[in-house]
Formats: sequence, structure tokens, C-alpha cells
Amino acid sequence: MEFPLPPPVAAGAFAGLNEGVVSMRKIALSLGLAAVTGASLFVISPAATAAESGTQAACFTLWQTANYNDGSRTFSANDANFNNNNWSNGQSSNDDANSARNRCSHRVFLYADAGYSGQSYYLQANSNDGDFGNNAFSNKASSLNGF
Ligand SMILES: [Ca+2]
Ligand SMILES: [Ca+2]
Ligand SMILES: [Ca+2]
Repeated sequence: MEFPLPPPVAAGAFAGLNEGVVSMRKIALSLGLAAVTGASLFVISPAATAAESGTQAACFTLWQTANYNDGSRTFSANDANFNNNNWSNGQSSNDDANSARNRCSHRVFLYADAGYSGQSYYLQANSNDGDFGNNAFSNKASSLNGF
């Protein structure tokens, strides 16, 4: 009977070993997260930004003419007044939008008047509309939000 203690000792040692393993895992996890975070600053950040629906994503485009023709303009934030906006061809884009592509992960609302007022029309997330004509919204858009 010289070894009445082995079971408790073994259990204790086992518990201690587990704690040691857990601690090391925590350290390794911390280091891993730090490494991932650090890497994302240099490599992953641009792709992550593009995939996000945040205020920086240029994910909504209007066109001057139906079927995504003529001048276009892409938005990455709300715009309360199209009066100071031009299409890609230099022409004023106020009261002139007729088709749109929404690649944002959120709805984008168009309004007939500045300041997000008047008649409104929205495009669901990740949807297109090649002609605002059947939505009674041709040549009307003067502001947009939803970002
Ligand atoms: Ca504007
Ligand atoms: Ca208008
Ligand atoms: Ca339509």
C-alpha cells in the first residue's frame, strides 16, 4: 500500500496538463488572430471593403438611357441632390435617369425631388432595372439614399 496517492496525483497532473494545453491554445489563438488582423490590413482589406455594403462601396449605378445606355454615374453614398451631378458624358444627370443596377446588399431608394422627397422608387439589393418607364419613374430621379 505504498501507492494510495497515484489516482489523485494522476488526476491532478492530468488536470494540470489540460490547463497548460488550454493556456497554450489561448496564446496560440491570440497570436493567430494578431497575425490575421495584421495580414488583413495589407492584403485582405481591399477585397473585404468591396464585399461590404458599407458607405464606401460603389455599388449603385444609374444610366441616362434605358437598357444601361449613354451616360452613367456610380454612387457609393447617399446623394441629396442631383443638381450638381453630371453623367460620365458630362451632361447633367438631374431628372435624366432611366435605368439602374444595384449591386449593393441593401435597397437603394430613388426620389423624384431633392432631399429624399417626392415620388420614390427603390431597387432591391442585387437587382437591375433596364427601364424606369414601366415604373412611372423616367427622367425623374433627383436624389437617392439607402446607403
Ligand atoms: Ca449631388
Ligand atoms: Ca426630379
Ligand atoms: Ca422598370
